[in-house]
Amino acid sequence: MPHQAHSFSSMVVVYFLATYLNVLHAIATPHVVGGIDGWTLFTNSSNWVQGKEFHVSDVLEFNYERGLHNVMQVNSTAYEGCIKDTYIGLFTSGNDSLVLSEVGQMWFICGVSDHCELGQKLTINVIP
Ligand SMILES: [Cu+2]
Repeated sequence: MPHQAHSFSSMVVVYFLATYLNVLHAIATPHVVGGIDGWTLFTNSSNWVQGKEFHVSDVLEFNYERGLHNVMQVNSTAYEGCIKDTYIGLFTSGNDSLVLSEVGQMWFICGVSDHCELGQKLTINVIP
């Protein structure tokens, strides 16, 4: 009997540990694009991306003054050429949070004026 009691409590510990680890794992990491400067003309996105890991279910947050910029999710061609009429998604709130839902490369540009041409663009690689 003492042996059975012991294995039961072990199972309870394992169960709660597993639940706890699952909860920890499920907490998404928020990534604020450009840090405190936000999503601006002066965002050096290649510097900002360096050393960061983007995982599925993380959140990408674009902060900017509404109306001055926007966020267009685009494909690689539109990213390279700053093409603004073939976007996948358009976000304009000034505080746009996007959940990274799948693995792969993602491309974003600012669709306002010539901001993309001036370098306001971002590409990230989402990993599992
Ligand atoms: Cu802009």
